[in-house]
Amino acid sequence: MFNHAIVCPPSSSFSKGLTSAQLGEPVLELAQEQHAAYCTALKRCGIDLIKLDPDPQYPDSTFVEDTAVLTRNVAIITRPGAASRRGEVSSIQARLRPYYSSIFKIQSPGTLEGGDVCQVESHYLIGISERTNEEGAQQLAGFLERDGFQVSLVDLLKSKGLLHLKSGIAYLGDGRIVLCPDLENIPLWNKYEIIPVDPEEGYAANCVRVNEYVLLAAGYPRMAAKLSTLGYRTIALEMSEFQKMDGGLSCLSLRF
Ligand code: CIR
Repeated sequence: MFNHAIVCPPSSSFSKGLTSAQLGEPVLELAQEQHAAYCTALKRCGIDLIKLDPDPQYPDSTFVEDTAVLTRNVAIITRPGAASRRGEVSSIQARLRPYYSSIFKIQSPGTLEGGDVCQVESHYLIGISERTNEEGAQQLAGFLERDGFQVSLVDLLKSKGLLHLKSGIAYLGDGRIVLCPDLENIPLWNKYEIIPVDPEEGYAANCVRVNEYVLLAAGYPRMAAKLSTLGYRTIALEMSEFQKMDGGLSCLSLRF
């Protein structure tokens, strides 16, 4: 159950952010509209929003999920692998302070981005990617294990299509994992029901369970049909402008 979420609308420099998508330049006004709809959806899920001011100094700062990993008891501030994103963490840390008495930080030479961290019940999966190195993952594992969680590392370096672990996996609760084909060979999931993502709908893997709803990207009919067959209430959100910047649904909020 989540009560709060930090969000940060895209700023005037949004199109200057990092991307490998080759889907064209994002349109700021449309990105702002899509972000507003995302915020409305979170409120419909019963979330109290904490809204940061857009910060043009950091074009990727709308992707707040990458800046922290939050459990019920502790907040771990990341050290993004993308050097241009390192400064994003200070405003997040300041906003988390009223909610967390224990705040830890990933230290150099560790790098870690929250998109590489997926919680499955009491087990955290941490992807080793271009953005999250082994050192950063081990530091996070230490904090999480002390907080009572199990941790497994997942090597993503050969899954070239995935920026982050959560680009290819989502935990829906109820023992169900949404999984894209790139991750299907990882032998971690035996005890879970796998909801496979169609190869042509890879972007839809990044969906998010928020309380009674699953948020998913609009335009992926097979994924939407699978979720509704399973009985989930879904909210489909237009994500085109964030997809152009390699961003998915989960990265637009830090939920806790
Ligand atoms: C980046 O490359 O860092 C941003 N343009 C996109 C980050 C997306 N974050 C995520 O999937 N967790």
